[in-house]
Amino acid sequence: MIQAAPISKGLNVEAIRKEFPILERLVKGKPLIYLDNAATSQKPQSVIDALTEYYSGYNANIHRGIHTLAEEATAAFERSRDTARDFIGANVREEIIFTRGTTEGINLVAYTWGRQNIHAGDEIIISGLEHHSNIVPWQILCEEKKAVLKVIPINDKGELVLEKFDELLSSKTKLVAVAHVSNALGTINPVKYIIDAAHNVGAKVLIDGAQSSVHLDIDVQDLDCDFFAFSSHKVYGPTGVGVLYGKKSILELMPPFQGGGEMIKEVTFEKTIYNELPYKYEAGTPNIGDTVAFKAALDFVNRIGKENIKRHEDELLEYATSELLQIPDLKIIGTSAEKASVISFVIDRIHPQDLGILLDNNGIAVRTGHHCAQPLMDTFCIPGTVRASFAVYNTIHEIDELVAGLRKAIKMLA
Ligand code: C6P
Repeated sequence: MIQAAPISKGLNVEAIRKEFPILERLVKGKPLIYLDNAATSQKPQSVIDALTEYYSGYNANIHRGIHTLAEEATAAFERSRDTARDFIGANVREEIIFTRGTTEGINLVAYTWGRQNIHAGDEIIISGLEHHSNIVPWQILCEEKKAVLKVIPINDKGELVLEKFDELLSSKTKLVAVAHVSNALGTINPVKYIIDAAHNVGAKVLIDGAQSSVHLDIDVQDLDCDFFAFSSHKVYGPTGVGVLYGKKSILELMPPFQGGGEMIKEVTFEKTIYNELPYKYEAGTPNIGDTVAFKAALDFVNRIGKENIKRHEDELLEYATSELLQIPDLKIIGTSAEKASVISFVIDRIHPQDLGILLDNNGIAVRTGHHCAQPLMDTFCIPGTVRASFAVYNTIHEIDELVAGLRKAIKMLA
């Protein structure tokens, strides 16, 4: 049986684990040790129940029908919006646009605000540690508009070089788009500094919150970012749902993303009047069931408390770092002073994929490869890493198992 760690004050990890039915399963005959939370987190029973209750109790299309089921589905869907608004500290519910995930949120901004506001010669700044989702949409936009993409370099710890960022900023800068937390290294970026500096030159700022929303307390008003995108599935919720936050004053001026039902007020063959916020950006029937269940995920996080989650995950990160460093020839990639619970490493002469396969034979799930951050891997001159990423239900015992699994794998591969 998996031992819950007797650590974090106020956090009963053993009880939390019982809320996640998948943690009971065996993989290759061994208890599952799930350390791939940065890819997607597991789901508590309350989320699974919310999805089942929706489909077995009140499945209907929303915002259209006047029958009971349609009203219940609409109310539940809109309650998710309110919970998401509170979760990131947005001012009003009109600023919460439901998307398919972080990727779609970033693309929405690139295709709407970007097409409207980026012109030839303008500059967009991203950073050297971005996920492909926060690189490619800007490359496409820059190519189309003949704009210029600039990159904040990183140092050998995997931290942004802020002096270089300051040098890149100018009156040509129209947008700065950076990750709050690096998915591949765990680096927590100083986004408040970045946002203030970008605003000083009149640029807008998009924060990719895919990895921060589950670990850090998010207050978009305090950050003062213009856009913030995150995914439900990394916050213990279902896949296929995300949130794009945008300041109301900016969203109001942007053109629509997709055309169709829901995003209109009135259509004639001559002219269409678009719907109000946030529906203007939510064309077509959305992913209703998963959005409803997303609320249960946010409720779960709120019930445990972000502070408690972070404290527990910090303890796991610290323990994992010191234990992993005792393995000969293991090098941690990403040693920033400010890190979330992601730990990436390489071992001399052993391919990350081989390690991943042998760990899986012991029931241990990690991610191996470039983590959709190829330019970052190129900076470190490596093809990829092994990445262990922790969630609220992980334990010290599981880290011991990871270390033991690695030692066993090294013996086999050496
Ligand atoms: N990172 C990982 O294993 P989506 O796929 O749209 O939910 O999220 C995309 C995304 C954007 N930005 C960052 C910083 C991310 O980490 C991710 C998703 C996963 O690291 C899957 S590639």
